[in-house]
Amino acid sequence: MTRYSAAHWGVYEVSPGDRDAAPRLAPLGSDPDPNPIGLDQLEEGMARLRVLRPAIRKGWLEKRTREGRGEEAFVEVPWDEALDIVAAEIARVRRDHGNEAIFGGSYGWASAGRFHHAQSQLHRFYNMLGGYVRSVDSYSLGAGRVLMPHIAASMDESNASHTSWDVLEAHCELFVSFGGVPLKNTRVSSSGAGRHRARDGLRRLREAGARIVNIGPVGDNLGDGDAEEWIAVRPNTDAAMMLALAWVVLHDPLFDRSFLDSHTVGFDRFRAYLTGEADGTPKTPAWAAAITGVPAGRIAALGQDLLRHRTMLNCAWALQRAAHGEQPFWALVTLAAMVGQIGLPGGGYGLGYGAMNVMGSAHPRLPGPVFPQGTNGVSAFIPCARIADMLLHPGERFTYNGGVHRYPDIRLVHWAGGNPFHHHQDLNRLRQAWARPETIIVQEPYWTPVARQADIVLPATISLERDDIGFATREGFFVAMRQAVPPQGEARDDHAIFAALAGRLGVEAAFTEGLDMMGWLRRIYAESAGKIAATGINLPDFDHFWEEGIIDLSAHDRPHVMHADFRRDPLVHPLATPSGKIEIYSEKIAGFGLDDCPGHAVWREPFEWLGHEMAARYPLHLLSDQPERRLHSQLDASAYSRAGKVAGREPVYLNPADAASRGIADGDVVELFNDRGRCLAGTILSDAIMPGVARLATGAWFDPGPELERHGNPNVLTLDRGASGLSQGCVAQTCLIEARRFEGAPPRVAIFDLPQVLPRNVSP
Ligand SMILES: Nc1nc2c(c(=O)[nH]1)N[C@H]1C(S)=C(S)[C@@H](COP(=O)(O)OP(=O)(O)OC[C@H]3O[C@@H](n4cnc5c(=O)[nH]c(N)nc54)[C@H](O)[C@@H]3O)O[C@H]1N2
Ligand SMILES: Nc1nc2c(c(=O)[nH]1)N[C@H]1C(S)=C(S)[C@@H](COP(=O)(O)OP(=O)(O)OC[C@H]3O[C@@H](n4cnc5c(=O)[nH]c(N)nc54)[C@H](O)[C@@H]3O)O[C@H]1N2
Ligand SMILES: [Mo]
Repeated sequence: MTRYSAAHWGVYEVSPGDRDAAPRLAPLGSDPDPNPIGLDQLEEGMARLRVLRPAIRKGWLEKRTREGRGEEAFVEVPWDEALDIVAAEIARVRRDHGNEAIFGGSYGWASAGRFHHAQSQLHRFYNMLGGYVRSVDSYSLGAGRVLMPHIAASMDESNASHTSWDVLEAHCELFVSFGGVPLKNTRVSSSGAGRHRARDGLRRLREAGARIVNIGPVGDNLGDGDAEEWIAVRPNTDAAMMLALAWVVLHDPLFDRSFLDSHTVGFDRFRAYLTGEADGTPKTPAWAAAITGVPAGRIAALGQDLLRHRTMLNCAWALQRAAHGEQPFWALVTLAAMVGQIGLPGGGYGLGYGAMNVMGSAHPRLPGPVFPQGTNGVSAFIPCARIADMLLHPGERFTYNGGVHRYPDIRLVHWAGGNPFHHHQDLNRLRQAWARPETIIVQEPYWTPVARQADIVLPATISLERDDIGFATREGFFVAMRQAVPPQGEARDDHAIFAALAGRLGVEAAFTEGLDMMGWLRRIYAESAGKIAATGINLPDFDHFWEEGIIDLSAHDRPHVMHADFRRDPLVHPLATPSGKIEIYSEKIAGFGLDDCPGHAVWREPFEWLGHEMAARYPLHLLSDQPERRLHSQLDASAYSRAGKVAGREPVYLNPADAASRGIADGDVVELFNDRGRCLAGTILSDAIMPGVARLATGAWFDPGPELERHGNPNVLTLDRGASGLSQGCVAQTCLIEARRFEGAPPRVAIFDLPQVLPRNVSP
């Protein structure tokens, strides 16, 4: 009988391997566009990098020193002893400094599966002990998550309610996307992708006759070449382009205020800015041309098409992962409101059709199983991308969403299910910050860069080694994720690790509620099934589900139009904004008094961009986008990820003209650098990258050499600064660099070598 497993990158059919071989993973038979990521995760290339036993850095074990973190050897310690040591350290920090000294934000994707979600386990554990310093928002949507509830709808609401592809196919005539719809990104969905739908969705949209326009620095990131037009725009200048399109719409004889009057607030305040009445600068196509590099005639022509068709305006999340990242989202919603088609089939706006598989799904939206986290007794928090600031500047103030807060003084960091030495910006700065806490504990299946930067590493299982339930919003499945292989080495489930720690700290009963793992799976399944029954959909009982292996919910699919109810009757179906309407001007945000995020969409110069004086020294704008062949840093050592490397390093895409003027050829090892850091990468020349732009995906395992990073991790170059005083979101896409050919023999990439791990009682 077929068994199944769910991962962020898709659902697998699991069949036994021959004799001693590992089980074989195949994509779900009904997946129209299977994703190759992760099919080789049980193979030797990944298996050899597993953490086999608890390991403690030598200097910490012997003398409790911070020095040597990230450099010294580890010593293997039996589980009981490691758990005793960790419990005693948590008790010490709580006693001497309070729970406010423990950072348990633990940002990261971990793995799919509703119960063994590493962060949920960690958060519940610390909540039972009185709490921990948490982190809010995400690296994905730092600016968007804070902005959007003020002006239209929360990002969770928005992600789960995008107009479905079938409706776009039937009604959309003009699909304009800032940042494209990169199919590589739609291969994944948080908590588990189901059938991969975007490739088909775009193809059918094109075949139905829609005109598809890609706006941005990268020309080949819209479907399989489904875009008919590519408008190359300088990175981080989209808000100016959107404002100029709004200016054209405003002056179009077809412009009609009725939707603005009935469904939005504050248009006149914005209009005064748009026309220049407020600041003397009309936001005309000519004005935007100087900023964006797009000819004024081209902006004007596109602007005139918007009112003459059923138009969907879409924007990639990458645009808000930048300085003043709120502005492209706000300007896009404003422009769509002026076009007046929000809530109509095939029209309106989209925030991230290319960001994840879930966008555009017609599967039902249902309340899935949830492992309860309890309540956090500590109020201190940080916006997630402010971690280095927090560690470097305890006690300092920061603003966030209208409030003023202080960074707590952290002594203990405990991470499970994330890799800050992948995800954070300016990794050289993070290393300085990371040296400050007294103790760092990491739970990880693999010897990842963050595991190597820990004092105590506890080996965690991977999904295929445990039982779990797979479910993700609008992905159309419940998956019985039955254990396929025994745990490698002495790895334990995160839940088992926290239950054992809870026992040593006197909160085991509170943490487990007397349930074992299967008891929890039954309970969270039953709770979810109960809520779903209220929607009229009846799920089988747990035993039946567990035996069947998969529940396919696609019989309940429905075409969906975002904001349709709101359009029909904004009084009966108001938005959750202060006015119940779309806020083109937000009194609330204006009231925060922030110049870097005033009360309506504006153009503000990014901290670094091609129009900045810094571009004289660093003339390339670096885009560090999502990697095609893995999820972030996960599975970087897999055969599939490694097959995408150039000269053993992450590829950097350069325009041939930029390469020629620097004497760089296809396949060359290049050095990318700025004042923050240096890294090596392997060159791919491409006409689909506009001149002045370099593209190096994230997630190559951080491999710091004595001189430079050797593997191609862009976060040694990126800027660690908040997007604005409103959101403090990550600004990874705001980064200038220079490139040169690397002369001589490039240093070997060493991060896939195992770190030095000594057996107990053996000196090095
Ligand atoms: N420059 C730049 N940087 C970026 C971005 C960018 O666009 N540009 N994008 C940002 C974005 S959007 C994001 S979301 C972040 C992603 O950053 P992360 O989510 O931190 O990246 P991952 O590599 O997915 O890290 C997940 C880790 O969890 C581990 N893991 C998997 N399963 C388990 C488990 O069951 N238990 C435990 N304990 N661990 C497990 C994996 O081995 C892996 O090391 O990166 C951000 N960083
Ligand atoms: N295979 C795979 N898929 C993933 C992930 C992964 O790691 N691997 N990560 C997932 C996660 S966590 C997230 S948050 C989403 C992120 O989804 P996004 O943020 O949308 O993804 P990115 O690849 O960073 O960027 C999308 C496109 O935006 C373009 N772009 C960048 N800067 C600009 C700009 O200033 N202007 C314009 N017009 N375009 C710009 C880039 O060229 C890129 O092609 O992806 C998800 N999908
Ligand atoms: Mo993300």
